[in-house]
Amino acid sequence: MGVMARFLITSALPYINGIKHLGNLVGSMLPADVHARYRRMQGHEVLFICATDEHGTPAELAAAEAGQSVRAYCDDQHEIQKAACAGFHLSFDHFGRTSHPLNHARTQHFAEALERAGLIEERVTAQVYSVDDGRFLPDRYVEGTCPVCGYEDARGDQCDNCGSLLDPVQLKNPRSKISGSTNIEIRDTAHLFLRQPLMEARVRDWVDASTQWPHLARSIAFKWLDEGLQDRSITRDLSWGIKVTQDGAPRPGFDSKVFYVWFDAPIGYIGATEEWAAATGQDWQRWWRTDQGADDVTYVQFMGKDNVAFHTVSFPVTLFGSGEPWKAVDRLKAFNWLTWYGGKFSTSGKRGIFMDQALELLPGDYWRWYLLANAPESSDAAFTLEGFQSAVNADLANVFGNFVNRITRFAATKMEGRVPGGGAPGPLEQALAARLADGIAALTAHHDAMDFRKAAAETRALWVAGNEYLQEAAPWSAIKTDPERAAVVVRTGLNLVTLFARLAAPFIPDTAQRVLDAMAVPAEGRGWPGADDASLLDTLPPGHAFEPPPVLFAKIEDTQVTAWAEQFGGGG
Ligand code: B3M
Ligand code: ZN
Repeated sequence: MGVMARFLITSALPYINGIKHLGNLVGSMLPADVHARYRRMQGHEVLFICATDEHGTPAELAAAEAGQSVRAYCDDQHEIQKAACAGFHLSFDHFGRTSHPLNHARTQHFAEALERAGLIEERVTAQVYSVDDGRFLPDRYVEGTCPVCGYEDARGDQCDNCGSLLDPVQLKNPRSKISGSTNIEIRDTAHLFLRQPLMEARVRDWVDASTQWPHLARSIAFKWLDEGLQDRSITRDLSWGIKVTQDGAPRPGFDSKVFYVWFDAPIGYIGATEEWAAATGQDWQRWWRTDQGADDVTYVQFMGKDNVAFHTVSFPVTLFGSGEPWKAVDRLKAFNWLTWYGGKFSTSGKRGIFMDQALELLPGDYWRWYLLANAPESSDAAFTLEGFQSAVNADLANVFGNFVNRITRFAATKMEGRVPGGGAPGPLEQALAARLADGIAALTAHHDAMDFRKAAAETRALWVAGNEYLQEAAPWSAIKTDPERAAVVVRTGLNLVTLFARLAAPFIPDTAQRVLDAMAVPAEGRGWPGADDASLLDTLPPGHAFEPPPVLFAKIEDTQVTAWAEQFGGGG
Protein backbone atom coordinates (compact mmCIF):
# COMPACT_ATOMS: atom_id res chain seq x y z
CA MET A 1 0.00 0.00 0.00
CA GLY A 2 1.49 3.31 -1.02
CA VAL A 3 1.37 6.41 1.15
CA MET A 4 -2.16 7.20 2.32
CA ALA A 5 -3.67 10.29 0.70
CA ARG A 6 -6.84 12.26 1.53
CA PHE A 7 -9.69 12.72 -0.96
CA LEU A 8 -12.63 15.09 -0.53
CA ILE A 9 -15.25 14.03 -3.09
CA THR A 10 -18.48 15.94 -3.79
CA SER A 11 -21.27 15.33 -6.26
CA ALA A 12 -23.46 18.12 -7.62
CA LEU A 13 -26.42 18.49 -5.26
CA PRO A 14 -29.68 17.11 -6.69
CA TYR A 15 -32.53 19.61 -6.64
CA ILE A 16 -35.14 18.79 -4.05
CA ASN A 17 -38.10 18.90 -6.41
CA GLY A 18 -38.80 15.37 -7.50
CA ILE A 19 -36.95 12.08 -7.71
CA LYS A 20 -34.04 12.19 -10.16
CA HIS A 21 -33.87 10.26 -13.42
CA LEU A 22 -31.07 7.92 -14.44
CA GLY A 23 -29.35 10.72 -16.36
CA ASN A 24 -28.96 12.83 -13.21
CA LEU A 25 -27.65 9.75 -11.42
CA VAL A 26 -24.93 8.87 -13.94
CA GLY A 27 -24.08 12.55 -14.48
CA SER A 28 -22.79 13.15 -10.96
CA MET A 29 -23.67 11.01 -7.92
CA LEU A 30 -22.93 7.56 -9.36
CA PRO A 31 -19.45 8.18 -10.78
CA ALA A 32 -18.59 10.10 -7.62
CA ASP A 33 -19.52 6.97 -5.65
CA VAL A 34 -17.37 4.75 -7.89
CA HIS A 35 -14.38 7.01 -7.31
CA ALA A 36 -14.98 7.22 -3.55
CA ARG A 37 -15.14 3.42 -3.31
CA TYR A 38 -12.02 3.02 -5.43
CA ARG A 39 -10.01 5.45 -3.29
CA ARG A 40 -11.22 3.81 -0.06
CA MET A 41 -10.19 0.39 -1.41
CA GLN A 42 -6.73 1.79 -2.04
CA GLY A 43 -6.56 2.64 1.68
CA HIS A 44 -6.87 6.41 1.29
CA GLU A 45 -8.88 8.61 3.66
CA VAL A 46 -12.05 9.64 1.82
CA LEU A 47 -14.83 12.07 2.69
CA PHE A 48 -17.76 11.75 0.26
CA ILE A 49 -20.35 14.52 0.57
CA CYS A 50 -23.64 15.31 -1.13
CA ALA A 51 -26.95 16.96 -0.16
CA THR A 52 -30.31 18.02 -1.49
CA ASP A 53 -30.36 21.48 -3.06
CA GLU A 54 -33.52 22.83 -1.45
CA HIS A 55 -33.90 26.53 -2.23
CA GLY A 56 -35.14 28.49 -5.23
CA THR A 57 -38.41 28.94 -7.06
CA PRO A 58 -38.72 25.30 -8.25
CA ALA A 59 -38.94 24.13 -4.61
CA GLU A 60 -41.60 26.74 -3.81
CA LEU A 61 -43.69 25.88 -6.86
CA ALA A 62 -43.37 22.13 -6.38
CA ALA A 63 -44.45 22.46 -2.74
CA ALA A 64 -47.46 24.56 -3.76
CA GLU A 65 -48.39 21.94 -6.33
CA ALA A 66 -48.10 19.24 -3.67
CA GLY A 67 -50.29 21.31 -1.33
CA GLN A 68 -47.55 21.35 1.30
CA SER A 69 -45.51 24.00 3.07
CA VAL A 70 -42.10 24.27 1.44
CA ARG A 71 -40.42 22.93 4.55
CA ALA A 72 -42.74 19.91 4.81
CA TYR A 73 -42.30 19.25 1.10
CA CYS A 74 -38.50 19.42 1.38
CA ASP A 75 -38.52 17.20 4.48
CA ASP A 76 -40.44 14.52 2.58
CA GLN A 77 -38.47 14.82 -0.65
CA HIS A 78 -35.11 14.69 1.14
CA GLU A 79 -36.01 11.33 2.70
CA ILE A 80 -37.34 10.01 -0.64
CA GLN A 81 -34.13 10.98 -2.44
CA LYS A 82 -31.99 9.63 0.40
CA ALA A 83 -33.75 6.25 0.15
CA ALA A 84 -33.31 6.13 -3.62
CA CYS A 85 -29.61 6.90 -3.25
CA ALA A 86 -29.29 4.07 -0.72
CA GLY A 87 -31.00 1.74 -3.22
CA PHE A 88 -28.20 2.52 -5.66
CA HIS A 89 -25.58 1.95 -2.90
CA LEU A 90 -24.32 5.55 -3.06
CA SER A 91 -21.87 5.52 -0.15
CA PHE A 92 -22.01 9.16 0.96
CA ASP A 93 -20.37 9.87 4.28
CA HIS A 94 -23.15 12.40 4.60
CA PHE A 95 -26.20 13.31 2.50
CA GLY A 96 -27.10 16.71 3.89
CA ARG A 97 -29.52 19.55 3.15
CA THR A 98 -28.81 23.09 1.99
CA SER A 99 -31.75 24.15 4.17
CA HIS A 100 -29.87 23.00 7.29
CA PRO A 101 -29.13 25.84 9.76
CA LEU A 102 -25.39 25.15 9.41
CA ASN A 103 -25.59 26.00 5.72
CA HIS A 104 -27.61 29.09 6.51
CA ALA A 105 -24.90 30.23 8.90
CA ARG A 106 -22.07 29.37 6.51
CA THR A 107 -23.74 31.18 3.59
CA GLN A 108 -24.29 34.27 5.73
CA HIS A 109 -20.67 34.03 6.86
CA PHE A 110 -19.43 34.12 3.26
CA ALA A 111 -21.75 36.99 2.27
CA GLU A 112 -20.51 39.08 5.19
CA ALA A 113 -16.86 38.23 4.48
CA LEU A 114 -17.39 39.24 0.83
CA GLU A 115 -18.97 42.51 1.95
CA ARG A 116 -16.03 43.22 4.26
CA ALA A 117 -13.74 42.55 1.28
CA GLY A 118 -15.59 45.23 -0.70
CA LEU A 119 -17.05 42.70 -3.16
CA ILE A 120 -20.73 43.24 -2.37
CA GLU A 121 -22.75 46.22 -3.53
CA GLU A 122 -26.42 46.93 -2.74
CA ARG A 123 -28.26 48.16 -5.83
CA VAL A 124 -31.84 49.00 -6.74
CA THR A 125 -33.01 47.43 -9.98
CA ALA A 126 -36.28 47.30 -11.90
CA GLN A 127 -37.86 43.85 -11.69
CA VAL A 128 -41.06 42.26 -12.97
CA TYR A 129 -43.76 42.13 -10.25
CA SER A 130 -46.93 40.07 -10.62
CA VAL A 131 -49.73 41.76 -8.71
CA ASP A 132 -51.98 38.71 -8.83
CA ASP A 133 -49.22 36.37 -7.63
CA GLY A 134 -48.21 38.93 -5.03
CA ARG A 135 -44.52 38.45 -5.79
CA PHE A 136 -41.60 39.42 -7.94
CA LEU A 137 -41.08 36.90 -10.72
CA PRO A 138 -37.69 35.23 -11.23
CA ASP A 139 -36.47 35.61 -14.81
CA ARG A 140 -37.53 32.14 -15.90
CA TYR A 141 -41.07 32.70 -14.63
CA VAL A 142 -41.76 35.68 -16.87
CA GLU A 143 -42.97 35.04 -20.43
CA GLY A 144 -43.86 37.41 -23.20
CA THR A 145 -43.02 38.71 -26.64
CA CYS A 146 -39.36 38.80 -27.56
CA PRO A 147 -38.23 42.39 -28.25
CA VAL A 148 -35.79 41.10 -30.86
CA CYS A 149 -37.80 38.67 -33.00
CA GLY A 150 -41.40 39.01 -31.80
CA TYR A 151 -41.64 35.39 -30.63
CA GLU A 152 -44.59 35.39 -28.21
CA ASP A 153 -43.36 32.68 -25.84
CA ALA A 154 -39.97 34.10 -24.99
CA ARG A 155 -38.79 33.60 -21.42
CA GLY A 156 -37.50 36.37 -19.17
CA ASP A 157 -33.89 35.19 -19.38
CA GLN A 158 -33.72 33.96 -22.98
CA CYS A 159 -35.70 33.72 -26.19
CA ASP A 160 -35.69 30.13 -27.42
CA ASN A 161 -36.66 31.31 -30.87
CA CYS A 162 -33.78 33.65 -31.66
CA GLY A 163 -31.48 32.72 -28.73
CA SER A 164 -31.20 36.33 -27.48
CA LEU A 165 -30.25 36.67 -23.81
CA LEU A 166 -32.92 38.95 -22.35
CA ASP A 167 -33.70 40.98 -19.27
CA PRO A 168 -37.32 40.26 -18.23
CA VAL A 169 -38.21 43.96 -18.18
CA GLN A 170 -37.59 44.03 -21.96
CA LEU A 171 -40.37 41.54 -22.74
CA LYS A 172 -43.47 42.97 -24.42
CA ASN A 173 -46.89 41.87 -23.09
CA PRO A 174 -45.22 40.16 -20.10
CA ARG A 175 -47.17 37.51 -18.24
CA SER A 176 -46.59 35.34 -15.17
CA LYS A 177 -45.62 31.74 -15.93
CA ILE A 178 -46.96 30.81 -12.50
CA SER A 179 -50.52 32.08 -12.90
CA GLY A 180 -50.69 33.33 -16.50
CA SER A 181 -51.67 36.72 -15.16
CA THR A 182 -50.82 39.75 -17.29
CA ASN A 183 -51.40 42.06 -14.33
CA ILE A 184 -47.70 42.85 -14.31
CA GLU A 185 -45.83 45.88 -13.02
CA ILE A 186 -42.17 46.88 -13.16
CA ARG A 187 -41.10 47.76 -9.63
CA ASP A 188 -37.82 48.80 -8.09
CA THR A 189 -36.27 46.39 -5.64
CA ALA A 190 -32.93 46.31 -3.84
CA HIS A 191 -30.52 43.40 -4.24
CA LEU A 192 -26.95 42.52 -3.36
CA PHE A 193 -24.53 42.26 -6.26
CA LEU A 194 -21.31 40.25 -6.10
CA ARG A 195 -18.68 42.23 -7.95
CA GLN A 196 -17.12 39.30 -9.77
CA PRO A 197 -14.99 41.39 -12.17
CA LEU A 198 -12.80 42.36 -9.20
CA MET A 199 -11.89 38.67 -8.79
CA GLU A 200 -11.43 37.89 -12.48
CA ALA A 201 -7.61 37.94 -12.49
CA ARG A 202 -7.43 35.76 -9.36
CA VAL A 203 -9.84 33.20 -10.77
CA ARG A 204 -8.16 33.17 -14.17
CA ASP A 205 -4.75 32.52 -12.62
CA TRP A 206 -6.25 29.61 -10.67
CA VAL A 207 -7.99 28.13 -13.74
CA ASP A 208 -4.74 28.55 -15.68
CA ALA A 209 -2.94 26.54 -13.01
CA SER A 210 -5.65 23.85 -12.90
CA THR A 211 -4.05 21.82 -15.64
CA GLN A 212 -5.48 18.53 -14.36
CA TRP A 213 -9.03 19.45 -15.30
CA PRO A 214 -10.51 17.73 -18.35
CA HIS A 215 -10.68 19.81 -21.50
CA LEU A 216 -14.48 20.24 -21.27
CA ALA A 217 -14.23 21.90 -17.85
CA ARG A 218 -11.34 24.19 -18.74
CA SER A 219 -12.93 25.34 -21.98
CA ILE A 220 -16.20 26.26 -20.22
CA ALA A 221 -14.32 28.15 -17.47
CA PHE A 222 -12.23 30.07 -19.98
CA LYS A 223 -15.32 30.86 -22.06
CA TRP A 224 -16.93 32.55 -19.07
CA LEU A 225 -13.72 34.35 -18.15
CA ASP A 226 -13.09 35.49 -21.73
CA GLU A 227 -16.63 36.85 -21.99
CA GLY A 228 -15.73 38.93 -18.94
CA LEU A 229 -17.27 38.36 -15.53
CA GLN A 230 -20.33 40.44 -14.66
CA ASP A 231 -21.54 41.77 -11.33
CA ARG A 232 -24.03 39.08 -10.27
CA SER A 233 -27.14 39.48 -8.13
CA ILE A 234 -26.94 37.02 -5.23
CA THR A 235 -30.32 37.77 -3.60
CA ARG A 236 -33.90 37.18 -4.71
CA ASP A 237 -37.38 38.33 -3.71
CA LEU A 238 -38.41 34.96 -2.31
CA SER A 239 -39.56 33.84 1.12
CA TRP A 240 -38.06 30.31 1.13
CA GLY A 241 -34.25 30.35 1.40
CA ILE A 242 -31.42 31.77 3.47
CA LYS A 243 -32.10 35.14 5.07
CA VAL A 244 -29.82 38.04 4.15
CA THR A 245 -27.80 39.39 7.05
CA GLN A 246 -25.39 42.25 7.68
CA ASP A 247 -22.91 42.12 10.57
CA GLY A 248 -24.76 39.15 12.01
CA ALA A 249 -28.19 40.82 12.06
CA PRO A 250 -31.10 40.85 9.55
CA ARG A 251 -30.13 43.22 6.74
CA PRO A 252 -32.34 46.32 6.72
CA GLY A 253 -34.75 46.30 3.77
CA PHE A 254 -34.07 42.63 2.99
CA ASP A 255 -36.57 40.91 5.25
CA SER A 256 -38.56 39.66 2.25
CA LYS A 257 -35.49 38.48 0.39
CA VAL A 258 -33.20 35.46 0.49
CA PHE A 259 -29.89 34.49 -1.06
CA TYR A 260 -30.01 33.21 -4.66
CA VAL A 261 -30.01 29.42 -4.74
CA TRP A 262 -26.78 29.21 -6.74
CA PHE A 263 -25.02 31.35 -4.17
CA ASP A 264 -25.87 29.06 -1.27
CA ALA A 265 -25.85 25.67 -3.07
CA PRO A 266 -22.07 25.28 -3.61
CA ILE A 267 -21.53 26.57 -0.07
CA GLY A 268 -23.75 23.60 0.76
CA TYR A 269 -20.76 21.30 0.18
CA ILE A 270 -19.17 22.96 3.22
CA GLY A 271 -22.47 23.15 5.11
CA ALA A 272 -23.09 19.43 4.59
CA THR A 273 -19.58 18.68 5.81
CA GLU A 274 -20.33 20.67 8.93
CA GLU A 275 -23.50 18.59 9.33
CA TRP A 276 -21.38 15.45 9.04
CA ALA A 277 -18.98 16.79 11.68
CA ALA A 278 -21.86 17.66 14.02
CA ALA A 279 -23.30 14.16 13.59
CA THR A 280 -19.99 12.30 13.97
CA GLY A 281 -17.89 14.52 16.22
CA GLN A 282 -15.28 14.72 13.45
CA ASP A 283 -13.26 17.80 12.49
CA TRP A 284 -14.60 19.35 9.26
CA GLN A 285 -12.01 22.12 9.02
CA ARG A 286 -9.19 19.69 8.19
CA TRP A 287 -11.11 19.04 4.95
CA TRP A 288 -11.99 22.60 3.97
CA ARG A 289 -9.48 25.04 5.54
CA THR A 290 -5.99 25.03 4.08
CA ASP A 291 -4.73 26.62 7.31
CA GLN A 292 -6.11 23.64 9.24
CA GLY A 293 -4.71 20.72 7.28
CA ALA A 294 -6.76 20.76 4.09
CA ASP A 295 -3.74 21.71 1.98
CA ASP A 296 -2.92 18.00 1.61
CA VAL A 297 -6.46 17.12 0.48
CA THR A 298 -7.25 16.35 -3.16
CA TYR A 299 -10.70 17.79 -3.78
CA VAL A 300 -12.60 16.09 -6.63
CA GLN A 301 -15.95 17.36 -7.92
CA PHE A 302 -18.49 15.55 -10.13
CA MET A 303 -21.23 17.33 -12.06
CA GLY A 304 -23.15 17.81 -15.30
CA LYS A 305 -21.55 20.17 -17.81
CA ASP A 306 -24.20 22.87 -17.23
CA ASN A 307 -22.89 23.22 -13.69
CA VAL A 308 -19.23 23.70 -14.64
CA ALA A 309 -19.23 27.49 -14.80
CA PHE A 310 -20.82 27.80 -11.36
CA HIS A 311 -18.15 25.48 -9.93
CA THR A 312 -15.10 26.86 -11.72
CA VAL A 313 -15.90 30.57 -11.65
CA SER A 314 -18.78 31.66 -9.40
CA PHE A 315 -18.04 29.43 -6.40
CA PRO A 316 -14.26 30.21 -6.51
CA VAL A 317 -15.15 33.94 -6.55
CA THR A 318 -16.95 33.30 -3.24
CA LEU A 319 -14.13 31.20 -1.78
CA PHE A 320 -11.22 33.41 -2.88
CA GLY A 321 -13.19 36.65 -2.41
CA SER A 322 -13.76 35.85 1.26
CA GLY A 323 -10.04 36.34 1.81
CA GLU A 324 -10.08 33.18 3.93
CA PRO A 325 -8.04 30.01 3.25
CA TRP A 326 -10.76 27.71 1.80
CA LYS A 327 -10.01 24.55 -0.16
CA ALA A 328 -10.85 24.89 -3.88
CA VAL A 329 -11.41 22.05 -6.31
CA ASP A 330 -8.32 20.21 -7.62
CA ARG A 331 -9.91 17.77 -10.05
CA LEU A 332 -13.25 17.93 -11.77
CA LYS A 333 -15.23 15.45 -13.85
CA ALA A 334 -18.04 16.93 -15.95
CA PHE A 335 -20.52 14.82 -17.88
CA ASN A 336 -22.52 15.34 -21.04
CA TRP A 337 -26.13 14.21 -21.15
CA LEU A 338 -27.64 10.78 -20.89
CA THR A 339 -30.58 10.78 -23.29
CA TRP A 340 -33.56 8.46 -23.38
CA TYR A 341 -33.34 6.97 -26.87
CA GLY A 342 -31.79 10.24 -28.03
CA GLY A 343 -34.46 12.42 -26.42
CA LYS A 344 -34.99 14.04 -23.07
CA PHE A 345 -36.11 12.26 -19.95
CA SER A 346 -39.46 13.71 -18.97
CA THR A 347 -41.68 13.14 -15.97
CA SER A 348 -44.71 14.78 -17.54
CA GLY A 349 -44.01 13.17 -20.92
CA LYS A 350 -43.59 9.75 -19.26
CA ARG A 351 -40.29 9.29 -21.05
CA GLY A 352 -37.49 7.57 -19.29
CA ILE A 353 -36.89 5.77 -16.03
CA PHE A 354 -36.45 7.58 -12.72
CA MET A 355 -34.41 6.31 -9.77
CA ASP A 356 -37.33 5.00 -7.72
CA GLN A 357 -38.93 3.28 -10.74
CA ALA A 358 -35.64 1.61 -11.68
CA LEU A 359 -35.28 0.09 -8.22
CA GLU A 360 -38.78 -1.37 -8.48
CA LEU A 361 -37.69 -3.24 -11.61
CA LEU A 362 -34.18 -4.47 -10.72
CA PRO A 363 -31.55 -4.02 -7.97
CA GLY A 364 -29.19 -1.05 -8.13
CA ASP A 365 -26.14 -2.95 -9.42
CA TYR A 366 -27.85 -3.87 -12.70
CA TRP A 367 -28.36 -0.18 -13.48
CA ARG A 368 -25.00 0.91 -12.10
CA TRP A 369 -23.12 -1.34 -14.50
CA TYR A 370 -24.92 -0.30 -17.69
CA LEU A 371 -25.00 3.42 -16.78
CA LEU A 372 -21.25 3.50 -16.11
CA ALA A 373 -20.26 1.26 -19.04
CA ASN A 374 -22.30 3.65 -21.21
CA ALA A 375 -21.52 6.88 -19.32
CA PRO A 376 -21.97 10.18 -21.24
CA GLU A 377 -18.32 11.18 -20.80
CA SER A 378 -16.91 12.69 -23.99
CA SER A 379 -20.32 12.97 -25.67
CA ASP A 380 -24.00 12.45 -24.98
CA ALA A 381 -25.01 8.80 -24.64
CA ALA A 382 -28.40 7.20 -25.18
CA PHE A 383 -30.00 4.91 -22.65
CA THR A 384 -31.91 2.17 -24.45
CA LEU A 385 -33.67 -0.78 -22.88
CA GLU A 386 -32.11 -3.01 -25.51
CA GLY A 387 -28.64 -1.76 -24.56
CA PHE A 388 -29.43 -2.29 -20.91
CA GLN A 389 -30.62 -5.85 -21.59
CA SER A 390 -27.51 -6.62 -23.59
CA ALA A 391 -25.11 -5.28 -20.95
CA VAL A 392 -26.85 -7.17 -18.15
CA ASN A 393 -27.21 -10.45 -20.03
CA ALA A 394 -23.79 -10.46 -21.68
CA ASP A 395 -21.50 -8.78 -19.18
CA LEU A 396 -23.09 -9.47 -15.83
CA ALA A 397 -24.98 -12.74 -16.27
CA ASN A 398 -22.96 -14.55 -18.91
CA VAL A 399 -19.42 -13.35 -18.34
CA PHE A 400 -19.08 -12.52 -14.64
CA GLY A 401 -22.01 -14.41 -13.16
CA ASN A 402 -21.43 -17.56 -15.16
CA PHE A 403 -17.72 -17.62 -14.36
CA VAL A 404 -18.34 -17.38 -10.62
CA ASN A 405 -21.11 -19.96 -10.77
CA ARG A 406 -19.19 -22.55 -12.81
CA ILE A 407 -16.01 -22.66 -10.78
CA THR A 408 -17.52 -22.34 -7.31
CA ARG A 409 -20.16 -25.01 -7.88
CA PHE A 410 -17.60 -27.37 -9.41
CA ALA A 411 -15.27 -26.83 -6.46
CA ALA A 412 -18.10 -27.17 -3.95
CA THR A 413 -18.97 -30.64 -5.23
CA LYS A 414 -15.56 -31.99 -6.26
CA MET A 415 -13.39 -30.35 -3.58
CA GLU A 416 -15.73 -30.44 -0.57
CA GLY A 417 -16.17 -26.66 -0.64
CA ARG A 418 -12.54 -25.98 0.23
CA VAL A 419 -9.71 -24.48 -1.79
CA PRO A 420 -7.65 -27.49 -2.92
CA GLY A 421 -3.91 -27.76 -2.23
CA GLY A 422 -1.31 -29.57 -4.31
CA GLY A 423 0.18 -29.19 -7.77
CA ALA A 424 2.17 -26.27 -9.06
CA PRO A 425 1.16 -23.46 -11.46
CA GLY A 426 2.16 -24.14 -15.06
CA PRO A 427 2.49 -22.08 -18.27
CA LEU A 428 -1.25 -21.36 -18.42
CA GLU A 429 -1.17 -19.85 -14.93
CA GLN A 430 1.96 -17.84 -15.73
CA ALA A 431 0.28 -16.41 -18.84
CA LEU A 432 -2.82 -15.64 -16.81
CA ALA A 433 -0.78 -13.88 -14.11
CA ALA A 434 0.85 -11.70 -16.76
CA ARG A 435 -2.55 -10.84 -18.26
CA LEU A 436 -3.88 -9.93 -14.81
CA ALA A 437 -0.90 -7.71 -14.03
CA ASP A 438 -1.37 -5.79 -17.30
CA GLY A 439 -5.12 -5.60 -16.86
CA ILE A 440 -4.99 -4.39 -13.26
CA ALA A 441 -2.39 -1.77 -14.18
CA ALA A 442 -4.64 -0.55 -17.01
CA LEU A 443 -7.76 -0.63 -14.84
CA THR A 444 -6.01 1.27 -12.04
CA ALA A 445 -4.93 3.92 -14.54
CA HIS A 446 -8.51 4.27 -15.84
CA HIS A 447 -9.87 4.71 -12.31
CA ASP A 448 -7.09 7.18 -11.47
CA ALA A 449 -8.07 9.15 -14.57
CA MET A 450 -11.80 8.79 -13.79
CA ASP A 451 -12.42 7.27 -17.23
CA PHE A 452 -15.45 5.19 -16.34
CA ARG A 453 -16.27 3.69 -19.71
CA LYS A 454 -12.69 2.50 -20.13
CA ALA A 455 -12.62 1.18 -16.58
CA ALA A 456 -15.82 -0.81 -17.19
CA ALA A 457 -14.43 -2.20 -20.45
CA GLU A 458 -11.18 -3.31 -18.78
CA THR A 459 -13.08 -4.88 -15.88
CA ARG A 460 -15.13 -6.87 -18.39
CA ALA A 461 -12.03 -7.82 -20.38
CA LEU A 462 -10.51 -9.32 -17.25
CA TRP A 463 -13.65 -11.36 -16.61
CA VAL A 464 -13.44 -12.61 -20.21
CA ALA A 465 -9.79 -13.57 -19.68
CA GLY A 466 -10.87 -15.58 -16.62
CA ASN A 467 -13.46 -17.45 -18.67
CA GLU A 468 -10.92 -18.17 -21.39
CA TYR A 469 -8.50 -19.54 -18.80
CA LEU A 470 -11.14 -21.83 -17.37
CA GLN A 471 -12.19 -22.99 -20.82
CA GLU A 472 -8.62 -23.87 -21.73
CA ALA A 473 -7.59 -25.35 -18.37
CA ALA A 474 -10.86 -27.34 -18.17
CA PRO A 475 -10.70 -28.67 -14.58
CA TRP A 476 -13.73 -30.87 -15.27
CA SER A 477 -11.58 -32.89 -17.72
CA ALA A 478 -8.29 -32.62 -15.82
CA ILE A 479 -9.87 -34.10 -12.71
CA LYS A 480 -10.38 -37.41 -14.50
CA THR A 481 -6.69 -37.93 -15.35
CA ASP A 482 -4.58 -35.49 -13.34
CA PRO A 483 -6.02 -34.52 -9.94
CA GLU A 484 -3.00 -32.33 -9.09
CA ARG A 485 -3.53 -30.34 -12.30
CA ALA A 486 -7.22 -30.04 -11.49
CA ALA A 487 -6.34 -28.77 -8.01
CA VAL A 488 -4.13 -26.01 -9.46
CA VAL A 489 -6.84 -24.90 -11.87
CA VAL A 490 -9.61 -24.89 -9.27
CA ARG A 491 -7.44 -23.03 -6.77
CA THR A 492 -6.60 -20.46 -9.45
CA GLY A 493 -10.24 -20.19 -10.49
CA LEU A 494 -11.45 -19.59 -6.93
CA ASN A 495 -8.82 -16.92 -6.41
CA LEU A 496 -9.96 -15.32 -9.66
CA VAL A 497 -13.50 -15.17 -8.28
CA THR A 498 -12.40 -13.04 -5.33
CA LEU A 499 -10.05 -10.95 -7.46
CA PHE A 500 -12.79 -10.20 -10.01
CA ALA A 501 -15.21 -9.25 -7.24
CA ARG A 502 -12.66 -6.81 -5.77
CA LEU A 503 -11.98 -5.25 -9.18
CA ALA A 504 -15.71 -4.86 -9.85
CA ALA A 505 -16.56 -3.55 -6.37
CA PRO A 506 -16.48 0.18 -7.29
CA PHE A 507 -19.06 -0.50 -10.04
CA ILE A 508 -21.29 -3.23 -8.53
CA PRO A 509 -20.61 -3.02 -4.78
CA ASP A 510 -23.56 -5.08 -3.55
CA THR A 511 -22.76 -8.03 -5.83
CA ALA A 512 -19.07 -7.84 -4.99
CA GLN A 513 -19.83 -7.93 -1.30
CA ARG A 514 -22.08 -10.97 -1.71
CA VAL A 515 -19.34 -12.81 -3.57
CA LEU A 516 -16.62 -11.87 -1.09
CA ASP A 517 -18.86 -12.82 1.83
CA ALA A 518 -19.66 -16.24 0.28
CA MET A 519 -15.95 -16.79 -0.36
CA ALA A 520 -15.30 -15.81 3.29
CA VAL A 521 -12.72 -13.20 2.29
CA PRO A 522 -11.64 -11.25 5.38
CA ALA A 523 -11.95 -7.46 5.42
CA GLU A 524 -8.21 -7.01 5.00
CA GLY A 525 -8.40 -9.05 1.79
CA ARG A 526 -10.91 -6.75 0.11
CA GLY A 527 -8.71 -3.83 -0.84
CA TRP A 528 -7.72 -2.70 -4.32
CA PRO A 529 -5.16 -5.21 -5.72
CA GLY A 530 -1.75 -3.96 -6.77
CA ALA A 531 -0.75 -4.87 -10.33
CA ASP A 532 2.52 -6.22 -8.97
CA ASP A 533 0.93 -8.32 -6.22
CA ALA A 534 2.66 -11.70 -6.54
CA SER A 535 -0.06 -13.29 -4.44
CA LEU A 536 -3.04 -12.32 -6.59
CA LEU A 537 -3.86 -15.99 -7.20
CA ASP A 538 -3.06 -17.18 -3.69
CA THR A 539 -5.15 -14.92 -1.50
CA LEU A 540 -7.35 -17.94 -0.72
CA PRO A 541 -4.97 -20.49 0.83
CA PRO A 542 -5.44 -24.27 0.41
CA GLY A 543 -8.07 -25.55 2.83
CA HIS A 544 -9.97 -22.23 2.88
CA ALA A 545 -13.70 -23.04 3.20
CA PHE A 546 -16.28 -21.17 1.13
CA GLU A 547 -19.88 -21.34 -0.07
CA PRO A 548 -20.86 -20.98 -3.74
CA PRO A 549 -22.32 -17.47 -4.04
CA PRO A 550 -26.00 -17.30 -4.99
CA VAL A 551 -26.85 -16.76 -8.66
CA LEU A 552 -25.68 -13.18 -9.11
CA PHE A 553 -27.78 -11.84 -11.98
CA ALA A 554 -31.03 -12.84 -13.64
CA LYS A 555 -31.16 -12.27 -17.36
CA ILE A 556 -33.52 -9.63 -18.71
CA GLU A 557 -36.12 -11.28 -20.94
CA ASP A 558 -37.44 -9.79 -24.19
CA THR A 559 -40.90 -9.71 -22.65
CA GLN A 560 -39.59 -7.41 -19.92
CA VAL A 561 -38.04 -5.06 -22.48
CA THR A 562 -41.33 -4.93 -24.34
CA ALA A 563 -43.28 -4.19 -21.17
CA TRP A 564 -40.83 -1.51 -20.04
CA ALA A 565 -40.83 0.09 -23.49
CA GLU A 566 -44.58 0.38 -23.14
CA GLN A 567 -44.37 1.77 -19.63
CA PHE A 568 -41.47 4.20 -20.07
CA GLY A 569 -41.70 5.21 -23.71
CA GLY A 570 -38.91 3.09 -25.10
CA GLY A 571 -38.07 2.54 -28.73
CA GLY A 572 -37.56 6.22 -29.51
N1 B3M B 1 -28.79 21.54 -8.01
C1 B3M B 1 -28.13 20.51 -10.07
C2 B3M B 1 -28.59 20.94 -11.43
O1 B3M B 1 -28.26 22.03 -11.88
C3 B3M B 1 -27.83 21.65 -9.12
C4 B3M B 1 -26.40 21.45 -8.65
C5 B3M B 1 -25.98 22.25 -7.48
S1 B3M B 1 -24.34 21.78 -7.00
C6 B3M B 1 -23.90 22.97 -5.90
O2 B3M B 1 -29.27 20.11 -12.03
ZN1 ZN C 1 -36.41 36.21 -29.99
